Amino acid sequence: MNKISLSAFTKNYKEVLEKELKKNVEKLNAPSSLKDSMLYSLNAGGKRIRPLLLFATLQAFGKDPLEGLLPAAAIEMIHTYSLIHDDLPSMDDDDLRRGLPTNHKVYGEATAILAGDALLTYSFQMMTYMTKQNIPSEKILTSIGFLAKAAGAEGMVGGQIADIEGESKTLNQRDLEHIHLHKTGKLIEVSILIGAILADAADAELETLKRFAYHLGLAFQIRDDILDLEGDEEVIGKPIGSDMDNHKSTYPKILTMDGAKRELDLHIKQAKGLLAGLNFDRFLLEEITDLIAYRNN
Ligand code: GRG
Repeated sequence: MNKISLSAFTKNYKEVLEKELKKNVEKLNAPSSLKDSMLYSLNAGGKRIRPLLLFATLQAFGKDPLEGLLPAAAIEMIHTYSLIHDDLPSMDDDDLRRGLPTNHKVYGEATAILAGDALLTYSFQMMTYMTKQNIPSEKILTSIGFLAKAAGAEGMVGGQIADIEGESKTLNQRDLEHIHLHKTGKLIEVSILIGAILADAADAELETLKRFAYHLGLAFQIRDDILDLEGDEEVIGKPIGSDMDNHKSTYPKILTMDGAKRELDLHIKQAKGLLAGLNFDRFLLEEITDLIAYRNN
């Protein structure tokens, strides 16, 4: 079988996903201010890493990636809500996201909160639309349960509060891993797991993919920390790696910049080793792993 390149795969499925997101928000019978605010952040140039992981997992098992279109859109909605809320004055108080004004800067705080709430709830409504695709109810229910757990108190929301509480403390590497495995890792993990569930993966394969997601989630965050530090230092004109006095605990701060890069390489090696142990077409998942590890934004 001819291999599709990651760039062709990304272009194709990003486009389909973006149309699906737009179509589903536009059809909502809701105030246009709310829909505009939801669409603003959904269309603001995200990399769509989580949907791509879900699609690539289906592809790896020889299935049509589009079988995962609804959960991929649902997960991107949850990710988008988390970014809108994370940028609010009561959280990170950011004016810019992806180079554009944050949602609350454009639509006001109340609308931004409500747009986030609407995206979160709509994502679960989208999951129920899977019943129209002849997907067995048991798989849909399992996926919904996994998604709720990954997004909520035991997952992303729990990770976010641990992160906020950790800001006033000196954290060690284990604390940092706990935060990021929840705040960022759980949504990455569930993207892969839902793809695998839809593809009828065996329990042992799900377990291996969970371990893969563990390394990928940590790699994602380590790269994020490295990029943040490099970005800050380019702006303030200091040599890369010298400015570590920001209050927030990060991998470069705990491990040094070189140590963080070594840790990143280690997670990537382990992630790829796990993929190699699975009897499926790992090419795209490997490529996305590299993209996550060595991305520039
Ligand atoms: C507010 C409940 C709640 C949770 C927020 C995920 C999160 C928790 C906050 C985001 C803050 C942040 C910058 C976390 C670091 C990792 C991360 C999720 C980066 C953004 O994800 P990308 O790179 O974003 O996939 P794009 O812009 O490509 O969609």
